Amino acid sequence: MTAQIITIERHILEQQRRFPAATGEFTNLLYDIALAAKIISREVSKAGLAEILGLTGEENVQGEQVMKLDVFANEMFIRMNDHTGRLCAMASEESADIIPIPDRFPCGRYALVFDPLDGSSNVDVNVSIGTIFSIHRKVSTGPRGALEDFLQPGYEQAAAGYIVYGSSTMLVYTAGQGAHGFTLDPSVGEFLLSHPNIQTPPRGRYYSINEGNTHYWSEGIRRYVDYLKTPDEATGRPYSGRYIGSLVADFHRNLLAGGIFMYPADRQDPNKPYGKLRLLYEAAPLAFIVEQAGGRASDGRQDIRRIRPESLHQRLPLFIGSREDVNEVEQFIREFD
Ligand code: FDP
Repeated sequence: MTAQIITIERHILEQQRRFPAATGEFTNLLYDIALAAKIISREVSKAGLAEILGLTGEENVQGEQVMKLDVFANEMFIRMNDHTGRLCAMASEESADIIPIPDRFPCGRYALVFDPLDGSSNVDVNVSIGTIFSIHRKVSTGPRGALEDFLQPGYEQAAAGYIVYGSSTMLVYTAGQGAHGFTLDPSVGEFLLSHPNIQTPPRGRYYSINEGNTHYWSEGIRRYVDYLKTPDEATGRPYSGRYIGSLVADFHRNLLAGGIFMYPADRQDPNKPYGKLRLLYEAAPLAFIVEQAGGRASDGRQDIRRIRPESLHQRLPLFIGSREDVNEVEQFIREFD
């Protein structure tokens, strides 16, 4: 009973105090995101009741329209952030173009990127899902935000984080001073610091990949996954396989327990030759977190955070997790692909 109880608000404020020039704008933006996360968490926890209270996307017993959860989460992020004067624009995984701040509201110094409900195909089966966010500084010179503010490489991110709606709801964020995890206490509605300064093991024991796609993998990936299954005491092989199919949940598990998540390029499908996951909404923010925790993120050839996006919804292969594991998969790709 001696551990300090630190709310996310206090933690963010204490980080801000380290920068005497900070205006508090960025701190408040993180508060807004945490509040949106609490509201989305409340809705996610009711998802199993949808059939009783009215199927999502249809009418409930009161004849009211019940919004689909991903639409709800998307709207919540927009409504929470469009009027605060902290943002110049937003980009959502759910929208084809950037979301401008309405003219009646002031324009701020930051650009917010978010994937409101990642892994949403898991909602109906009560499996963990997540939200991912990333914050960039405005770099465009016009009076409002522009596409340019979003097409910045991952190393320019001011902050990034995710929320995992699991057996409890957790928010993990970094503003470049370590990755910190908070668990939501739903009874008081506060995110409490539960995982300060997360460090991921240098080598993991777990690998996460959709093995149903084996047939489509390159030679390098096939050999690497086979290598992970081959017993070897020195490197702790064989690794155990864990694949939830919900990026935030798979990533979070490996971050804490050690391991590698992979979504390689799918060579057989001409619609997604560069992999399934998206650079801005998924790969870059998680790359910032994993690096702060001592891990790595790569597209198989280079660090994710060095890649300059060419478009908002650009997709790419992703290898992310414990440092030695990501180094190893890169070696296999270099040698065999
Ligand atoms: P989903 O299609 O359920 O939205 O990026 C989306 C994502 O989930 C990730 O969360 C997840 O890791 C991946 O796709 C799962 O893809 P596969 O079903 O192809 O394995």
